[in-house]
Amino acid sequence: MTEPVRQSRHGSFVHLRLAVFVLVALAMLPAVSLPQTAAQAWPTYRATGKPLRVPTRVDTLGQSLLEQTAAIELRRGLLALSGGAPLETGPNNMLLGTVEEMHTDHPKTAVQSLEPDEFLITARRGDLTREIDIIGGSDRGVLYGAYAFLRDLSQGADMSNASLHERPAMPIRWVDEWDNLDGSIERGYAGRSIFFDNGHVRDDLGPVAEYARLLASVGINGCNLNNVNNASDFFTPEMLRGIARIAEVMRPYGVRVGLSADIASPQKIGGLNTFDPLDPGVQKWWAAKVNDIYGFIPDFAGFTVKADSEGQPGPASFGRTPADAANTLAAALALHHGVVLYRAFVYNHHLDWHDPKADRARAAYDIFHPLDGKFAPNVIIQTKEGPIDFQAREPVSPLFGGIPQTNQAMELQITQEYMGQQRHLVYLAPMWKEVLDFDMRVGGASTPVKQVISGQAFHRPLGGMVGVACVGREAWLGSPLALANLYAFGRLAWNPNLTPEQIAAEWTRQTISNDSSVVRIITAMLMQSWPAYESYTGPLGLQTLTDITGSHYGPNVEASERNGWGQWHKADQQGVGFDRTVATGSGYVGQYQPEVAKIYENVATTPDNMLLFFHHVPYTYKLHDGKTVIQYLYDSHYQGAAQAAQFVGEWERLKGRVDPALYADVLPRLIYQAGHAVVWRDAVTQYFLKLGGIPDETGRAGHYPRRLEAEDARLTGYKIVDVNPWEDASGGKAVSCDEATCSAEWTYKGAAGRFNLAVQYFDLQGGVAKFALSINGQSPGPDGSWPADDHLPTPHPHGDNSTRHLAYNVALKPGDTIRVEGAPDGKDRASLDYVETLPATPAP
Ligand code: GCW
Repeated sequence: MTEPVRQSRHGSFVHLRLAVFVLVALAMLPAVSLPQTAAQAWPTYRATGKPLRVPTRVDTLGQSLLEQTAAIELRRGLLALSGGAPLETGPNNMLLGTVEEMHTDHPKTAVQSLEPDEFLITARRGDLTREIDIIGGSDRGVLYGAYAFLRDLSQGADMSNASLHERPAMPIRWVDEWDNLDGSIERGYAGRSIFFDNGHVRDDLGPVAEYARLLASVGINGCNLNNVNNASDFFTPEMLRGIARIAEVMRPYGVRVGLSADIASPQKIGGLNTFDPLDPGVQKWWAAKVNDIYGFIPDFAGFTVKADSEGQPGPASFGRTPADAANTLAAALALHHGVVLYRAFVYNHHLDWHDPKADRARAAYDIFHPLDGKFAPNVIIQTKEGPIDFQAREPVSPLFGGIPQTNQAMELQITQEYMGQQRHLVYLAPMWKEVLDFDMRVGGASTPVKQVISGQAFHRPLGGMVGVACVGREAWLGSPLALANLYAFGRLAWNPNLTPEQIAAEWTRQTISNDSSVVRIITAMLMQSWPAYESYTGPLGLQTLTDITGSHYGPNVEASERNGWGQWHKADQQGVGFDRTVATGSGYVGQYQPEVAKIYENVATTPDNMLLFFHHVPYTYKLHDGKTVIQYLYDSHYQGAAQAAQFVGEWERLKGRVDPALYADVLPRLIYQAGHAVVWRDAVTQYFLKLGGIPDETGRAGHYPRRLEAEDARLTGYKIVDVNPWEDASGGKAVSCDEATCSAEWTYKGAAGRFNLAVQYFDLQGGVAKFALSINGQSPGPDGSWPADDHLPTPHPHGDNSTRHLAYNVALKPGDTIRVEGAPDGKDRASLDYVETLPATPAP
């Protein structure tokens, strides 16, 4: 037996062999039997097919939990990347340890001091041996170093001479989950909770461990487990015991758990007759509750608070401020080194829409700016990136420049609430990056947001990024490409100087393929996806023109108007946009630092992409390139929808070059998105055409010459119905069936040729209606009949559920009878909007 030349104090071959055996056995399990795992996201560690050129024996200097995780992860990664070749047994090795352990074990080796999460990776070559050291400022740094090493290695990098030195830009790198006790998830689009079910913590926490692994691999160090709405039930002893189990499975990955705290808990569950944060009894209650929590979870991270917001109770009921409430919780947590993330998402949702000065965008700054300097040192104000609510585009919240004596974190949404709910491909890193790089110009000096939240700009000890993830049991985010957003969030929180392209390419290489042309295609798709979505939902700073009082998904241009929620775009017959200037509007612009305010105050210097957020202008107002606002609205919606259609073609180029299951999973999603982008395009353009009365100079908006409207068909059984909002149906009308079957028939009058026939129908809840298409009584082929079996929001015909079915390459000649038959099921009344002839393409 060859003795290892260097073996760590605690290294043991017996254990190593056992670990290798277990890992090989694990790697041989059939994929189908695996539950939801991290390997379904990016840590797939597929064999690169190349020699690894790094030692595969892994030794640790210490015994701590995180260092052992680092070693397990490295062995597992190395084994998988080498295609299952057994790990080496010596003499070369990878050596893992903290700076302190290095000093003790190798006093002659000079090691610089490192911050706890920082790591240093160096390669060393002796006469006969090779060694790669992964040294962390703490065992957490070791873990991050191991993941960084694997990240590069799995992308095919030559790590034989590795030299990496990194530390995270900001201390708080958390994800928030909005999970409810019953297992549902607010704004979650990936099935049910991995944490909770039916009022309890789940028995099987396997997916939670896998999630922690995913999070740790990109440096995320905290997870706030439950919804910020209605949080008090999580504080019962039974729940805390369960939360302690969750903490236990996340702990080996350095992910600490936090909980949302309902400010009214002392009253709701504590039996007190008040929850006034300045009441001594209330303060005592919180101190006791927090002690209780730490009894269960000694490394509990802290609380997230939503108060005085959207119906949640808060300190305002007692004339107290957010600082009073935050500091009461902070005092209880401080003893245990816990923190309070107090959300700046505090606003009145009963605003008076008649009042030109009323402006929801002002709320966070109006409330929190006067409190600057009044928060305890372990309070962090958590502010959404824009002043409204995760819209397709918003300016950066002025609060980032407005509370320099307060710790700040930026809240981003990974779950795509207003961004297509994971049904649309929208890679958010480019948007986040714009926000992170935005220069607030505090005191006239360079103050990019990333330096505010890292603590650097104002020398704050705490700060960071919080991503609302809302993962669920269905493939984490419900859609494979959406995982790029979770990955990107972690990477940007670690290093906000990375570019979105770099991150997209990294993610693709680890998740899908190292083939450079595949990486190029997917990176390009990801990079184009947010601009496309913005173009067909809400360009020029209009925000997402969605159903803001309902699903937040499909188009509903008027939903944001004439109600108290304050997401107004103020479109009228003459013009559109919200005057937020100091001179004539709500004064919101005045919340920015003077240099920034000067740009937004003046309509001429406001960037076009934010024009209507800051100014109300006539439809004929000319943008910087001379195009009118109304023509831009038309053009942008058509361009965005065309771009969405191109994603399908781009993906088709990957056939045979990516995992067939992934290919087959993503393709129908992109086809759906292309169809839904047309719904968006038509809704918004029809709406503004009718309201402003100014035609599209290219004649597209409101004119659909290749469409056969259901309301114009020869109908059997079908009845004509109004769709609400009207713009969500072509011509404002659809047909709906109250019989066993109904049909709509048209005589084709266009030119002879081959076409893709698009059948636009409403896939309604509460049943699976069936549709059949025929030409002269013949089905055009396998795509001639289909079930309406998707699960889309809104029970009545609406842009949320308007769906396109394509029958490919169908021959038509003048005089042919086109017929659609609908068979309702339950509440799904087989509602139909139109049939359209599109240029023919082969079936995908
Ligand atoms: O965007 C809105 C969401 C709510 C959410 C709220 C918030 C948790 O529609 O579902 O509530 O923001 O951020 O508190």
